Amino acid sequence: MNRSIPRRTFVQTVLGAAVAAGSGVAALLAGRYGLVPPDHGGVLGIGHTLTFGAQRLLLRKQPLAREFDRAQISTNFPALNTTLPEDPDYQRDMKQGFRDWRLIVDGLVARPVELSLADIRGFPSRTQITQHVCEYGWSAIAEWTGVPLSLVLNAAGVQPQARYVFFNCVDGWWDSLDMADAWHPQTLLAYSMNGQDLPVAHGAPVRLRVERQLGYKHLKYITAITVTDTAREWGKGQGSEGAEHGYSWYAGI
Ligand SMILES: Nc1nc2c(c(=O)[nH]1)N[C@H]1C(S)=C(S)[C@@H](COP(=O)(O)O)O[C@H]1N2
Ligand SMILES: [Mo]
Repeated sequence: MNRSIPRRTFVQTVLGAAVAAGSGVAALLAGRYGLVPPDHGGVLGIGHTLTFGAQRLLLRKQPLAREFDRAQISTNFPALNTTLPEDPDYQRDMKQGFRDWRLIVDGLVARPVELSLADIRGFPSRTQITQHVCEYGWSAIAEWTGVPLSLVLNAAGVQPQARYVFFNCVDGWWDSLDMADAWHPQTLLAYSMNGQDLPVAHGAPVRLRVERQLGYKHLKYITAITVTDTAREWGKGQGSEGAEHGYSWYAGI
């Protein structure tokens, strides 16, 4: 990146702009640097913007979340909220070992695709042992294997104006990541947990792992991935279903 502005000035300018986000020019400036989250409006908005903006500035070099040894894998990993989606198509796919299941990748991509589980398993994979931290106060360590989201995005050809990647799930959950988390090497579409096929309770056939955010961002039962340049057209425009219920869109840890 071209650093023609000295670093301190850059940080001050952008954070200052982030504080004032919601008001005209400053919001535009912070938005340009990708430092304003979609849930920046309202009373909680300033807090969300400060947390997100500060983390994005501090983490510009994309550090990895901590990885653990096999010996540290938790014997008990809770399964939360939806553990068996009711959707009849899902249940049929499940009984057939997800043979006919497809993952849609569309939006601002050169080549929209529908990927089978075999297609997804055909990409180069990454395995990582990480700690899942749920906002309800529990955490657990597991080994996840999947395709880095970046490889799928590159295969589809992300257009330069992309700002968010939205995810839909079979149980109706939806959420989004900014491009920094979408390209992060530990952000996976995971299909294995502890060396086995991803169990249904944990989001089969494919779930998201986004290791630097809290549990609720790790969407299970993903059905579609849509690249966008705006969060406005989804729900109330706050970037996630959770944000509409008071959970911060950005859940960095
Ligand atoms: N589609 C979907 N994704 C989801 C959930 C869910 O109920 N449905 N629960 C979330 C929460 S709050 C957490 S902590 C993790 C739980 O993942 P686990 O069931 O594998 O422990 O998934 C997240 N992703
Ligand atoms: Mo959670």
